[in-house]
Amino acid sequence: MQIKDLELKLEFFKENGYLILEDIYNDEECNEVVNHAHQVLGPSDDLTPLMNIHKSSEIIQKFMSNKKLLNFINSYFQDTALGLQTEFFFMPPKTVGFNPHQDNTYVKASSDSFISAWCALTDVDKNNGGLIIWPKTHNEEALETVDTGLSKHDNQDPNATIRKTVVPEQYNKESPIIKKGSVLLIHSWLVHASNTNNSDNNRYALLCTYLKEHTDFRSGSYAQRVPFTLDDTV
Ligand SMILES: O=C(O)CCC(=O)C(=O)O
Repeated sequence: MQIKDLELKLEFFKENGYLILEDIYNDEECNEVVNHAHQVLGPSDDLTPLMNIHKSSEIIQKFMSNKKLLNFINSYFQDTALGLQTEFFFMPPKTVGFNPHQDNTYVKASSDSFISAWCALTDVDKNNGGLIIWPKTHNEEALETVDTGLSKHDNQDPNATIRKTVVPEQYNKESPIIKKGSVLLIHSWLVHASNTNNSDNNRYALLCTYLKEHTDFRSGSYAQRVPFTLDDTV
């Protein structure tokens, strides 16, 4: 990325709370992650997302260390980024989406020291479970959350449906089209959600989160986050 281009992207991200980085991964890299996740899953028909698949996988750690992605994140942090958490989504047809939430509700890092990179491993749009974002809601920082009274849905993360963030009504939602291999960067406080997958195919995605070195955070009993160093020289 040229310096001017990087500066414009950082400016857009800070203003809007999100950014799409196009063509970060090629088809082969995306397919390798999907095939690897199916191998880890084995014959099970429970397609609940795999939490922290990187802990046992060099393929995922290498994927997270992508030079273009890390260059942006290190520049945003103005420091070294550590890997923090990964979650692989199979999202088969009819899987309900995630409720509106802010990732930092769970992680509790300081505002500009934590970022999520949602990596599309198939082409996504609002019909097949693509993400929903509320641009600029990161400026609100922590918003109120409420219980929904719902329980865990099939093939979905247990936290996806049980609570939701209340979005102030002045914000409008968008459902960006994201191509396989592109990455949606999400500010720690940006409210986001996902659509139900109404297509006939799985909607594969890998969520990767990053923490600025020496930053406090909450490890969490379900996510069990442990920061780890990334090697962008491979
Ligand atoms: O991939 C999805 O459906 C939602 C993922 C997400 O928003 C999250 O894990 O924070």
